[in-house]
Amino acid sequence: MTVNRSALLITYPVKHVASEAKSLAESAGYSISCTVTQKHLTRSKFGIGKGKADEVRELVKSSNIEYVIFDEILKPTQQYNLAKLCEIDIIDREKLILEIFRLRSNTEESKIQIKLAELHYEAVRIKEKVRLAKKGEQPGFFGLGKYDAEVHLLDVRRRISVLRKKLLKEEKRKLVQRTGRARSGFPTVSIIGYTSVGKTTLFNFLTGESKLVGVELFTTLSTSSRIVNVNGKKVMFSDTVGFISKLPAYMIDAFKSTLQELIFSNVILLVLDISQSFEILRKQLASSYTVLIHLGVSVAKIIYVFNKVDLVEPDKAMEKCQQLGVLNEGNKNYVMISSKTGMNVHTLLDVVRSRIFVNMMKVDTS
Ligand SMILES: Nc1nc2c(ncn2[C@@H]2O[C@H](COP(=O)(O)OP(=O)(O)OP(=O)(O)O)[C@@H](O)[C@H]2O)c(=O)[nH]1
Ligand SMILES: [Mg+2]
Repeated sequence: MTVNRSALLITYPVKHVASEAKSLAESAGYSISCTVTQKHLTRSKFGIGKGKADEVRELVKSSNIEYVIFDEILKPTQQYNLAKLCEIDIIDREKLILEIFRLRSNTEESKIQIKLAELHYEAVRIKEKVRLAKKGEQPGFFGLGKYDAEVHLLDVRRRISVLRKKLLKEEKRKLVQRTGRARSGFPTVSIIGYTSVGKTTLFNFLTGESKLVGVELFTTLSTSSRIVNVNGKKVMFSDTVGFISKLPAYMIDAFKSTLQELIFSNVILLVLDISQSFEILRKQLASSYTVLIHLGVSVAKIIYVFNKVDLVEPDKAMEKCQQLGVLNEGNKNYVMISSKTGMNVHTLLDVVRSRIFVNMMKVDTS
């Protein structure tokens, strides 16, 4: 990774939110030298209030901070206003996630996906420039005039359409692969969940693989699949890209060819990190649901996997699970495991096996 760039972080005065923002920034190669918090980050002009914005400007002026990281998705005008006031680049949450994805992308497909998301981000900003220029304002984005901006926008749109076609081809190729797999009769199980909950650690444990795991966010960007023998039955397991809160819908779309795997899965293992507070668990769950609903995946296929149980008292863990209100004791839909120590992973496989069997019976009789 490149040398850390010094940044000031603007985030909410909530411990777990601020700590996630810091992890995100660090994953993108920034080092946070100063944090400013405010209750509302969605104010119309600067995201933060004018007083806070002036405070940030002074902090930036009196230090060697190179960037301001803003832990919210900003509208182009808010981003521009704050950048102009503080005379510094503003990296909003959306841009930050894009930067991490770009750093991590290592397959042809994920590179196209990131490029597509970046172009989308750029197009929104050029559109805003054109809109303001038409109103007679000169916001000065990219230092371009109105005509240049319109030409630039056309070029970006053309590139988006070329990349979309490429991705579509990739989706078709995967569909053929999947159809082949379906014909070969392997049931499929997708491991999904918030970033850093331990999906790859579980995948490695199940498959004997040694895919990269890490404390940094978004270690995995592309899907890996392997066949595992589950009590005498061959099952295909897939590890997937992690989710995060406030992920714009177009980013989910950009990753559709990667995530499509889970639309066709027989079972979804939704992994949650039980060592986190209830607030965080709820956030992890909500973000996962958002993606599943966006992709049109049935929630009935979920088995909840509460991971990292080695870090929690069993009673506390159970209490948190129950509070979430998703457990079904009759048709057991959850397991508490440790992917690190392997604790209860065999129970998880039993639940997976019986679930696949039940699901297949349903398909057979429908
Ligand atoms: N103590 C403990 N740590 C775990 C467990 N499972 C995973 N971890 C740790 O959690 C961190 C994240 O693990 P990963 O497997 O990379 O998580 P992931 O969900 O694949 O993350 P992304 O690919 O970034 O979305 C690593 O530091 C793992 O060692 C577990 O059961 N117990
Ligand atoms: Mg991973």
